Amino acid sequence: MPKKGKKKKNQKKQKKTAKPQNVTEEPTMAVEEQTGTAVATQPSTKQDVAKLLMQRAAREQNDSSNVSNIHAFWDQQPVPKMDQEITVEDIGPIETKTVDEVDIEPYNLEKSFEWYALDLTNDEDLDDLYNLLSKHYVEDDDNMFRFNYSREFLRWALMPPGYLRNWHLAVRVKGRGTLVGCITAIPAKIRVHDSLVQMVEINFLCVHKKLRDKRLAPVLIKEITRRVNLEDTWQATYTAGVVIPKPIAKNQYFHRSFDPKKLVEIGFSSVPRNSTIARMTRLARVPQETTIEGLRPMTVEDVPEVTEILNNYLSTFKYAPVFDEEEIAHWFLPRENVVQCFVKETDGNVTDMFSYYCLSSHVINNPKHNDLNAVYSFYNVAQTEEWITLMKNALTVARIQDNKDVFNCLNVMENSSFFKELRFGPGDGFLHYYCYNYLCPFLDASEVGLVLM
Ligand code: MYA
Repeated sequence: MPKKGKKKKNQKKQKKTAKPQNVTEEPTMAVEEQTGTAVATQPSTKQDVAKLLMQRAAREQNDSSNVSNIHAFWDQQPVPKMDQEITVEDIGPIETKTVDEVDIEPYNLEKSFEWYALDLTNDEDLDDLYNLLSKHYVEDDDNMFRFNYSREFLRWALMPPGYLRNWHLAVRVKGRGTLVGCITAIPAKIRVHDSLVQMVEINFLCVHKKLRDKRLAPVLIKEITRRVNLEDTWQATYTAGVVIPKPIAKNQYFHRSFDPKKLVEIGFSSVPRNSTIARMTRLARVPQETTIEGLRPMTVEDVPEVTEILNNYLSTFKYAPVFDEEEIAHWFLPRENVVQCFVKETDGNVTDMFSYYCLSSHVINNPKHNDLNAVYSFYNVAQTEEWITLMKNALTVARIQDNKDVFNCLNVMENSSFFKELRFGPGDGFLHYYCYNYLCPFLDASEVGLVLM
């Protein structure tokens, strides 16, 4: 798919500059210097201030590469150094602790803020989270698109089996109650090469635009770490566009356009010199109907077989989740405009599957369009069908049934095998995978078997 200039297509990348936004309730208080266990990351001494200034200068110099080697916070965390070489012999925890070593008191916040564990069964709390993310979460580098995770999506993403309310962590203004920051953890079993590790997946780290660059993010990360550690869990996995110490993989998004005219109008794509909108539209067409015999939406009866074929497939990758049946039911049973999963059944057996999740983005300041309606490839298994055939059917369902504008797909697992034939084009940003407090050798993009939202 043609790309416009340097534009990045809604990957999890932290934006560099913020345009003024329409914020109805504006928090005005800065975050106070931390005390106690948080002190290490705060500029409380002259050396710390100097370090932060050096860090800022290094960032400015490295602005184009988005990489800095000085990290006042991350340099204190159990993660590998940027220049650390890691081999298979090193695989394992970086530091080992016990629950009784974990501080039972939350980290301090400036006095006008308080910690709050969101109750996502409660519509008001869900609204608060939705509103924070919808105005302040991930934007592309040019501030043209911002993820718009729907309320139903947030419930699905954050309330899997074993979720804890205590891990849906927010910072809010005392009294007024406006949410100004959040971070979430959900439980997950991840296999790193041959080791099965009970971890959490960290997501939705977000700080209100008016409170950026005040070191609130490190406090959010430390507080979620404390809460996760209190449950005797010591490892985490997460993805981000930014480079921090130290990625375990660098992956890339590919995009399959369904509606080139709209994508050009919103600045997501451009018309290549040798093409026209009419030609792009013709090339973007997908078959009106699915072609695979026995293909149908997944139902609850399919849970045991989907668990088996998916876990078998994932066992061939070096960094992948392991799902039990309850988790498969949660993550894959179709939910309208949240997650879609089709299986192929032959002679009573499920042999193949495809799935995607539905995630729109706000189109910022466009006179004609408000939303970019995207789906993201989730987990797919091709045992009896060719990858190209399976995923061509996925494109049909996403476009014809679900009426989406674009199908996005990371180059994880075997996904690269169908990009060219099915007219996926590369995006120009990268998504980095991370593992907290666990050494894992750097992986090729196709060795990753994990998809986070
Ligand atoms: S990725 C999505 C991240 N969210 C966004 O991009 C939304 C828009 N941006 C924002 O809301 C803010 O810019 C954020 C930073 C909140 C990102 N991951 O407070 P600060 C480090 C990790 O002054 P702010 C996702 O959700 C940065 O390097 N660290 O900055 C996964 C610097 O540290 P150092 C990040 O801009 C999150 C420090 O923060 C990220 O106001 C995984 C600056 O803090 C980032 N994406 O706020 C979190 N961005 O000086 C880690 C910046 O050292 C989880 N920073 O370089 C770790 C595991 C925890 C659990 C462990 C359990 C065992």
